[in-house]
Amino acid sequence: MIEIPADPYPYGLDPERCALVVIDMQRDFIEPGGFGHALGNDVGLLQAIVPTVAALIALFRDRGWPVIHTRESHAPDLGDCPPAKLRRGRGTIRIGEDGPMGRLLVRGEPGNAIVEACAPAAGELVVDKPGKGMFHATGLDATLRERGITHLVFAGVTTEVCVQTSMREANDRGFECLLVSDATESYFPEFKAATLRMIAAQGGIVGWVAGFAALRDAVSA
Ligand code: C5J
Repeated sequence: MIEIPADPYPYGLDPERCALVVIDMQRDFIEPGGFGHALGNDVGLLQAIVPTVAALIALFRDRGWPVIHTRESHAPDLGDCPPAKLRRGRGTIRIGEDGPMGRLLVRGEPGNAIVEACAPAAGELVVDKPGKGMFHATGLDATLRERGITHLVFAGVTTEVCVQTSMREANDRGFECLLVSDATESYFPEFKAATLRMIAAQGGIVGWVAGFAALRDAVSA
C-alpha cells in the first residue's frame, strides 16, 4: 500500500488495484459554446485545472495504472435522456439543440469530446454516461469488479455534480475513494469548497481528499 497524506487522515492506495477516474473533462463543460456555458456559467474556472488533470493522467500512465474517462452524453435520438432532464434548466439552448460545437451533450458531436490535453489514450476505458453519476446505466460496476479494482482516485468536473455523485455511488459500492482537490473544479467556488469538506467530514464519510503534489510525491517516493 502507498500511504498518501490526505484529509481526514492518510489514504492507503493499493497500486495493484487502483484506477484513476477522470470525470467529464469535455469541451461541453470547459469551452465557450458548450452546455456549461449555455447554462450561464463561467467556463474559465474549469479551464484552469486542465494542466493539473493532464499531469495526474500522465502520472497514472507512467505507473502503468488504469485511467478511466467518463463523458456525460446522450444518444442522438435522446432516447436515454429522461424528459425531466431535458426540460431542466433555462439556458439559451438545451440538451440536443445545436450550438457552436454541435448538438449539446450528444455523443459524437465535437463539443462532447474530451479536451485535447486530457484525451483518452488507446486502450483506455471511456464510459458514456447519460446521468450525473458514473454507474447509472453504464455497466461500470461490473467492469471494475472484473478488473479487480478496489481503489478509485477521482478528478474532473464539476466537483459537486458529476464528480461528487460518482464518488458517492462508488463509496456506497465499497470502493475506497480519493478526490484530488486541485484536479477538480466547479463553476461555483463555494460549492467546490463545501464538497471537499463534506466528503472528508465525519472521518471520511464519502472518502478522502488530497492535493496532486501530495499524491505525486507519495507514489514517486
Ligand atoms: C453537470 C457535470 N454539471 N459533469 N455535469 O451538469 O458535472
